[in-house]
This record gives sequence, structure tokens and C-alpha cells, in this order.
Amino acid sequence: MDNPGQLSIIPPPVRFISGTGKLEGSPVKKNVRYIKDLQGIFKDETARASQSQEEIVYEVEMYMPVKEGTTGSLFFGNTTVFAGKVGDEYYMTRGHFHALPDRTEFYWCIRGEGMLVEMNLKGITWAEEIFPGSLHFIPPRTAHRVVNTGKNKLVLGACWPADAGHNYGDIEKKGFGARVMEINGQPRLIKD
Ligand code: PAN
Ligand code: ZN
Repeated sequence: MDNPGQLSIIPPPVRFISGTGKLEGSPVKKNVRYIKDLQGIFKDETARASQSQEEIVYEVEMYMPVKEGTTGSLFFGNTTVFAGKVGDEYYMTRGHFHALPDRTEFYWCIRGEGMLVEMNLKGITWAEEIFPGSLHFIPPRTAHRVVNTGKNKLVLGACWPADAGHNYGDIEKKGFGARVMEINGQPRLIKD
């Protein structure tokens, strides 16, 4: 042994860059969602279909240190929603319930401004304001979507159970019952 009695000290596999919220390191996976991927998500499908299909709406970086579905473990990620609108509706994520419906999640805002739209199983919808430093607990059985109402990128951190999974189908079929639209220059949560 080269160093008898010495325990190993190793570099962490991933770095979280606090100013930008970016994740760096070889285990990090990235998903990019373009306008072309979001058919049927925005109210004005004609507007979505007629704008540049290669424009990025949001991207997600993920650090998943265990196999997806592992009970008792965690995933870590960030979401960057770009500034923009489809018609009068702000750029946003698709939104989902978790596939295991009782699984919860934390979001926190690193930069930008927006709204976290949530909906419970009774179809009751509400939104929390997002601003740098805001912390959001997503309760069990609650669909969640983030909306960028600002002029700059909205960046959020997230931590969720590795066995949560994503159920997009219920949102694709029924939506959130409300949308964040720009009305007279201001963001408003209005019934769909
Ligand atoms: C987040 C979301 C991320 C992208 O990591 O997956 O914001 O939103 P969609 O998954 O709705 O496209 C999360 O909530 N994970 O559970
Ligand atoms: Zn989630």
C-alpha cells in the first residue's frame, strides 16, 4: 500500500454552478424541448405551428445517480424555461403528475421570474409566484408546470424521488384547467 492508513478522498462527480444553476460532470443528462415538441400544449395551436419550430422552449439537466425507479433514492436537476410566448401564452413546461402519484418534489428558483402552476386530483388549480430564492414544495397527487413570465431565462433547481416517474398523459388529455396568459402586458392566471 502506498499510503498505509490513508482513506480515499475523491472529487464529486457533478458540480452545481450556483450563479447559473448549470450542472457539470459526465453523469449529467440533458433534454431539450423545442416548439416542434410541444404540439397541443399551448392554447393557440395555430400560433405554435406557425412559429419557428427549432426554437428552444425549455431544457432540463439531470443527475440521476441510481437506476430510475429505485425506491428511497433521489434525482437532482434543473429546468431552464426560455423567455417567449405562443400567442399570448408564456413559454412553459409540459407539466405532469408523478407516475407514483404520492411522490413529492422540491423546486427552487435560481434566476428569473414566473409561476408554478399546480392542480390537484379534484381539478382545483392554483399558482405560486416564482422569483430568485423562492422555494416550492409540490404536494402528493399534484400536477406541476413552470411558466416563464419574465424577459430573461427562468432557471429552477429540482429534487425528486427516483421512483416518482412522469405521467404526462392526464395533462395532455385534460390540461391544467387554467393558463398563464399576458393580458394588458401583465401575467394573469385565467380559466381555460
Ligand atoms: C422536473 C420536470 C422539468 C420539465 O424535473 O421534469 O421541469 O418539465 P416536464 O417534465 O413537465 O416536461 C420535474 O418535475 N421532475 O419530476
Ligand atoms: Zn415532477
